[in-house]
Amino acid sequence: MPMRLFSAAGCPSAQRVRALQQQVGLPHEPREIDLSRKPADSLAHSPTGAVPVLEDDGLVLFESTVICEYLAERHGWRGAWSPDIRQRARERLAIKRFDDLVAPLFFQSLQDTAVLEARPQWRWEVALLGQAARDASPTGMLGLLLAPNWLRMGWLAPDAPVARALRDEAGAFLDQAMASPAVAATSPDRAHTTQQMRARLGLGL
Ligand SMILES: N[C@@H](CCC(=O)N[C@@H](CS)C(=O)NCC(=O)O)C(=O)O
Repeated sequence: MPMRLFSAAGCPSAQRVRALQQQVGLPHEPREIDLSRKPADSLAHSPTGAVPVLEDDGLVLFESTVICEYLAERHGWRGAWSPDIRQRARERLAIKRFDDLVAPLFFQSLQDTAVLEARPQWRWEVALLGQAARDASPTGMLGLLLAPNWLRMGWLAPDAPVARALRDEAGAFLDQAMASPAVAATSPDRAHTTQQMRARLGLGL
C-alpha cells in the first residue's frame, strides 16, 4: 500500500513532513484536507483530528516530530541530527520546548501580550534554542522542524517579542533553514496563508 499523508497547505506541522519528504528525496503528493470540513476518512485515522497524519502500510502516525523522526530513519537521512550525542540532545530539547512553549506563546501573545509577562522564563528557553542552533546544521532536522513556523511568524508579526527574541538568538540559522530547498519547495502561498492565520487568531484582516 502506498504511503499516504493527510496534510493542509497552510499548516506548519504538515509542512515539516512535506519538507522532510523532499529532503530525503521522496516528494509525495499529500491528501489535502480542508480543516473546516474534515472528511470522515481523515478523522478516522487520528484521535486528535489534526493534520499531519501519515499512513504507511498499516502504520498510522500523527504528531509531526514523530512522523519526521520515522521518515528520517526509514530513509536513512544521516545528517538529520548532530553526530555528537550531547548536541543531539540539545537539538531535541530545543524542538520540544519550541513546540510546547515558544511557538504557542508567540501566537497567544498576538492576542494578549500579558501571556509573556506571566511566563518570563520564555526568554531563557529561546536562549537555549539559540545555543542548540549555534552548533546545528540549518539543513538538518532542527532547522527543518523550526523553519515552517519561522516562516509564518515572519509573515504574521516579525516584530512581536517572541519573533524578535528568536531573531536575536538564532536569526541566521532560522533564515538559512527557511531558505533550504526542501522548505522553500513546500512553502504555501503567503497571502492566503497569512489571511487564514489572521482569521483563525481573530486578528482581523
Ligand atoms: N502537535 C501537532 C500539531 C498539529 C496541528 O496543530 N495541526 C493543526 C493544523 S496546523 C490541525 O490540524 N488542527 C486541527 C483543527 O484545525 O481542527 C503536530 O506537530 O503535528
